[in-house]
Amino acid sequence: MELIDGNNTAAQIVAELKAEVATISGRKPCLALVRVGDDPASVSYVKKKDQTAAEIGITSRVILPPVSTTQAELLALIDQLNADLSVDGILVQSPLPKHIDELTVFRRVSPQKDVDGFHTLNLGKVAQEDDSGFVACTPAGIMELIVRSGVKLSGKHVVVLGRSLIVGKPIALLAMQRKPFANATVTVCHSQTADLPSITRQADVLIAAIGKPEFVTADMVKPGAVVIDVGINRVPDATKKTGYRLTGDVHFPSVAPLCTKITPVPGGVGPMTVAMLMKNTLKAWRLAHA
Ligand code: L34
Repeated sequence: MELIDGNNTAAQIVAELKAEVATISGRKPCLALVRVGDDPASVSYVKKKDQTAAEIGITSRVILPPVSTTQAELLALIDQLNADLSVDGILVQSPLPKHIDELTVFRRVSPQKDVDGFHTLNLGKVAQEDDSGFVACTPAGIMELIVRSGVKLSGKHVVVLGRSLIVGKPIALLAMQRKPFANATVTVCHSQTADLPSITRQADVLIAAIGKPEFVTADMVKPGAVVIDVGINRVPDATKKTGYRLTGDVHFPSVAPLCTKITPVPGGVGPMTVAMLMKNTLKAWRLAHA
């Protein structure tokens, strides 16, 4: 069993981006990070995005509307950022408070600044295999991690657990693209799938993105499989200072010994999400300068 090191791979990408940004004379790429309210996980993720941007030389603008912000106010903020020529990329951190409709918000971001890749147009471009748009950061990070760790998908059976807009759907589309590093046969499973373990056991590459802590157990994995754990779950743990521990969607202790390769949590897909956001921001800057 080999660990796929997301921290290391993300650091490599960050170094590459830093070198690219260093060659830019004049206005540097600028990323607007919008976080509504104080969801504890969002606070930590947005902080990491802000810090990584600074490390690369990307300007970031963190905007923190209160949890009481109305949908109309948030849409007005996005309109303002869309129109702002000094802003290349816009990210609205999810989850949003319940009184705000996420899809409406995601669709309001200009497709040219949609570094999250959640806009209808950018998701559609993934389906059409048009690389001119933005791929959502977590699925993009998973593909990058797969490619850079030497896992070949072509002809393999990739099973995706989860059908979310943010991970499940786009990663399924990416893995089946007609590209040398993709070309997989893809099955998508979800909460209504009958006899799920019989399907996951067929996976050469299993991508777990269902948001249920330690859901994938040894009986669900074929020996020799590659397992990508996308889950980032905070589970109460009284022995920790923070009061919680992080765990993935995979029961790591029992599954890891079966695998050829597996991503850990933390230190797997999470850091790649942040790295790909930075890559998308540089792409948005290039679009604005084309
Ligand atoms: N709009 N909302 C929008 N875009 C996104 O791409 C995200 N996501 C997900 C949640 N909401 C979003 C993120 O940024 C998940 N996510 C994210 C980002 C970073 C990390 C995990 C998830 C990460 O860096 N994880 C570290 C551990 C961090 C910790 O200690 O809490 C890791 O090693 O996995």
